[in-house]
Parts: sequence; C-alpha cells; structure tokens
Amino acid sequence: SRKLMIGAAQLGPITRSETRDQAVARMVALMHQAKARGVELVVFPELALTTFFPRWYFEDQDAIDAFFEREVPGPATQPLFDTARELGIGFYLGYAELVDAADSKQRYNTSILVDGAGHIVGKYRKVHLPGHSEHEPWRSFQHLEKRYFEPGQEGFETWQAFGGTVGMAICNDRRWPETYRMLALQGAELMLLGYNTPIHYPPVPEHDHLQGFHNHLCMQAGAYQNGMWVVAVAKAGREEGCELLGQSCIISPTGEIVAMASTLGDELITYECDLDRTKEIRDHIFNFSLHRRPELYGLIAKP
Ligand code: ING
Repeated sequence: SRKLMIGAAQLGPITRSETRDQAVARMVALMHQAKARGVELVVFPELALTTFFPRWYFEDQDAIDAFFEREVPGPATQPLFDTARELGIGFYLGYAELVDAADSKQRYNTSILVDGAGHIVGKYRKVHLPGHSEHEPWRSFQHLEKRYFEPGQEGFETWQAFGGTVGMAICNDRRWPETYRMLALQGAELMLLGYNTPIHYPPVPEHDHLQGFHNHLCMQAGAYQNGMWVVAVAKAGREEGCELLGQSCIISPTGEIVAMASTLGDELITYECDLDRTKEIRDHIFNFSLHRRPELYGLIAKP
C-alpha cells in the first residue's frame, strides 16, 4: 500500500480588507497543525489569498488586478513555500494568476501543486468557468468569473508526486464528469480541488437548499466512477455578506466520504489515503480497458 496522509485545510471567510499576509498567516498556521498530525500534503481552497472578488462588478481593471498575483512565489506567498520546505509538506494552492506578457495580459483562475521541497510540480488553469461576463444587477451578488478570467487552454494534466499520480481541478470543474474521466484516463489516483460555492444560486434559488447535496453528489460519483481519491476544500462561511458552503471533504475511490469539515471556519481535516485502493475500482467495476466502449462515446467530446 502507498499511504499518503492528506490534509484538507478549509478556510473561513476572507474579508475584502484582509491582507494577503493575514490570509497566508492563517494558512501557515494550518500547515503547522498539519505537520503535528503527520500530514504530507495540504490542500487549500480556490482563490485562497483573497476574498472571492467575482461576487462584485468592478469597472476599473486596476481594482480587479489588485486581487491577482503577478508572480508565485512572490512576496505574499513566499512564506507558504518557506514553510513547505521547513516542514517537508507539499501543498495545493488556488489563486488568481495574472500573466503580464510584453504585449498582452492573461488572467486565469489557477492552482499550483508544490512539493515538500517547496518546488512547483504543476500548474492548472480552471477549465469550466461558471457564472456570467456582464454586470447583472438583478442578482443579489454577481458571479463574474467569465468576465475576470480566461478559461484555461491546457486542459487536464497529471503529475507524478507524493508517491502517486496527481491531478488538479478547481470548483465548478468538479460538477462536470469530464473532469474526473480526463484525469483518470491519464492515470490520476488523486484529484485535488478548492471551491468557493455560494449557498444562494440567483438563477435557480429553489436549489439553494441542495448546494450541499449537489457538492458531494458530483464528487462522490466522480471518485467512484473513476476510482480516484478526491480532496475538496472550501472557502467557507459568511464572506462579505455571502454564505459560502463548507463541508470540505476527503472522498475514497469507493465514493465514501472518509473525512469532512464540521465548521465554517479555518479547519484541518486529515485522512491517510492508501493510493493502492484505487485498484479495487480500476481493476474491476471500472476497468477501462476491459469494459469501456470509446468507439460509441464520440458524442461526449463533440461541441
Ligand atoms: N463556484 C460555484 C461552483 O461551481 C456555482 C458556482 C455555485 C455553480 C452554485 C452552481 C451552483 O461551485 C465556483 N467558483 O465555481
């Protein structure tokens, strides 16, 4: 068995006035808690350095760009890399990435995977951007990811790290079955993701009470149907007046929730994940080479 002690480091609200240094200090504290509990890999939420700014409409691009990182590691995030090296703990971090090329700027909703030596192993740019691109004042709050970010073009990749094959996703990606399958087809045994999920969904408010159910439904299904461990970490609680779903969790390849957060604040949950347990699923019920019929699935990849 290939045991990997994983920590899901849920964050409570980050206010708009909270500095990156304050947010990073909270994450460093969670990494020290993780060390004390034998954790080797810590997963932080999506856009973990700032408040979830796509909830607001901004006219001024400079005001928007204040939420982005131009370099990682950079001054604000260096303590995370230093702590990773000091404690020998890797981490997943979600953040807003600004690529400032000579003649153009690109902006992505990004995550990185950093190993226990503080080296960036991989980078992922969110494929499925939810929400809308124009100001919609009818909404009690906006969800302007389609305005502030470009979708990632690299798609879904995996990396050899922490003794296994690791893939990354971000928030809305977890609702799409293609995310899990694309990673599983590349051998992923573990999928890491962060999320910021408002309880209130303005287009269909009658689903508000189902946010927790839908959150776990899609990830438990994805984990089981692809024989993968899934680690999903919330930015939770009432953040700038917006209730964000908590219930961060670690899900086994059988689809069982083996650990779940029970608060809406900064909370570390841990589980010793045996990466070899993926075989129970991938060698049997979802043995792709034995049972899959890709010649009949063409429609799935068509626009
Ligand atoms: N947030 C939400 C998510 O996919 C959303 C958007 C909320 C979609 C509620 C559907 C229902 O969890 C992000 N950041 O993708």
